[in-house]
Amino acid sequence: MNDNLPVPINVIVITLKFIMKFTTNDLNVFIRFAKKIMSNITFIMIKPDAVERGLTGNILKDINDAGFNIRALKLTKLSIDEAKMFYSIHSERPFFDELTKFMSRSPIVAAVLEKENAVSEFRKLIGDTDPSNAKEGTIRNKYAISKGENSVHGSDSDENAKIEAEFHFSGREILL
Ligand code: DAT
Ligand code: MG
Repeated sequence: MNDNLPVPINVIVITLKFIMKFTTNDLNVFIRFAKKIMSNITFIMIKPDAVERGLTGNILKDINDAGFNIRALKLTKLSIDEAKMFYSIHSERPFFDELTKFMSRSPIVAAVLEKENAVSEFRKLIGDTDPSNAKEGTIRNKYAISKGENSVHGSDSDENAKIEAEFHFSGREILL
C-alpha cells in the first residue's frame, strides 16, 4: 500500500477502467456519427459559364427538387492560383491550363449539400462530364456548353468532398 495516496489503489484502477470504457464507447459513437455525416455530404460548384448566363437560380432549384439540403452556400471567385490548387489532381492533364483559366474567369457559387449518399446522388443529378453524353434531364445535359464549360462540379468521393468543402468554407460556415 502506498501511504501517499489519499484513496486506495484499487479504487483508482476501477475508476480509470470505467473512464476508459466510457471514452472508448463515446469515441465509437462519434466515429460512427462522423462516418454517417461524411457519406451524406458533397461539395459542389456552379461554374463560371453557368453563373455568367444567370443559371444559378435554375440550378439551385434542380438541386432542391432532387432532395438535397444546402448546408453551406456562397458566391465567390477563384484566383488562378486557387484554381490550380483546387484542381491540382489534374495538373498533368492536357486540359489543365484551359480548366484553371476557365474556373478563375468569373465568379462561381460554392456549396456543401446534404443527402443520403450525397456524392453519388449529386453525380447522377449532373450527368456525364461531356454534356453530349449526359443523360436527358441532368444538369449538364440541360445547361453545359462543352466538356470544359460544363456548368457544375461535384466531388468524386467522400474524402474529396471533405477536402474540397474545407478548401472553400470555414467550419462555422458549414451548418451540419
Ligand atoms: P468531372 O467534373 O465530371 O468530375 P473530371 O474530374 O474528369 O470530370 O475533370 C474535371 C473537369 O476538367 C471537368 O469537369 C471539365 C474539365 N475537363 C475534363 N476533361 C476535359 C477535356 N477533355 N477537355 C477539356 N476540359 C476537360
Ligand atoms: Mg472530377
